[in-house]
Amino acid sequence: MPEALARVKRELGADAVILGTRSLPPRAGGLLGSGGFEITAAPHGATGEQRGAVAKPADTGGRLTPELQMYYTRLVEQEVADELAMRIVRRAAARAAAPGRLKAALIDVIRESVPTTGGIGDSDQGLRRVALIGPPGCGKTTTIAKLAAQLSLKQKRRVALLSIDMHRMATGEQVRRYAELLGVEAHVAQTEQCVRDLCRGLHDVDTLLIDTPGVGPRDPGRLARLAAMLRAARVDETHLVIPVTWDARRQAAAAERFKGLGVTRVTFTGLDEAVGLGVVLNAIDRLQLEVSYLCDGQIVPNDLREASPERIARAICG
Ligand SMILES: Nc1nc2c(ncn2[C@@H]2O[C@H](COP(=O)(O)OP(=O)(O)OP(=O)(O)O)[C@@H](O)[C@H]2O)c(=O)[nH]1
Ligand SMILES: [Mg+2]
Repeated sequence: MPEALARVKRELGADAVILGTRSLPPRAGGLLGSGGFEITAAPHGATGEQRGAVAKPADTGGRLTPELQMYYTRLVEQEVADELAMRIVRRAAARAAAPGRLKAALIDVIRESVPTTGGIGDSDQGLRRVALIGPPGCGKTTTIAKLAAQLSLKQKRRVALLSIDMHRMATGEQVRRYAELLGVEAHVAQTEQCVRDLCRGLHDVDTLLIDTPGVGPRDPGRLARLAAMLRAARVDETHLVIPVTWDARRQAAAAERFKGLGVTRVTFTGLDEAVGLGVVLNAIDRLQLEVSYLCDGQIVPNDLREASPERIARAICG
């Protein structure tokens, strides 16, 4: 539309009068929603007859070359949202030095649009304290168990689990069971003082994974209590856990709810239920957070991996 208005001004003068606008239907065979805009305009001071003239429809860039259309379709099939897919292919087209370079440019653009943090930071500076937070049922405890297993088995880190159980709801039981299976120590803390004492007493541990109770949208009191507990734990990394299967509004509401708790990165769960990795791009585009891990199933410890922009880009582009 801005492009069309600029053209009206160019052709009819800066003080042209806009008489009407409408979106044009898609072109036959086109993949896009709109073929352009029609603007009815007249020069300033035009007679009624002159005002009957219609400015030519402006091409707002709706047309794609067959190659771009092919990639746009691929992205949409991989669940990239229409508007984001369009932005990505246009950026790739602008960047591709030659026609045959389009796929490489597309991979570059997608890779750059996936900011990642890598896995949990190392513990050179002492105990690394990592908390997972999020809405009820988003996959925090399962992800903690996967992390504990991978860090202790593959990286040989000395891991302990801490379950924050502010309301004595026995949420620590699940954590204890996982800890037993994995052969790592587990603790439950119900007060801030308890958290402080526990952290002070962890001498043979380099990584503390903190499981937290889910907090729903109508529980500001619980959110404030959780924030106080995490402050007491002096957390180094706070991962917000979000299922990719949730709709955009629910994801955004969760991110908004927890943003005051010092979220430093996001972990996505439920990728096994998604058709394509495009859901990750959509969520990042909305939430504007760096990604740490992707989880694609319920199996501990296998269904978790560090988010890799390269792998995501290649999987989406095919
Ligand atoms: N399909 C799928 N299911 C998952 C994934 N991660 C976790 N789940 C399942 O989601 C359900 C809830 O997982 P939990 O780990 O208990 O979730 P939580 O966030 O700790 O829940 P609360 O502590 O009640 O807030 C369980 O049935 C998990 O097996 C995943 O990546 N894919
Ligand atoms: Mg849990």
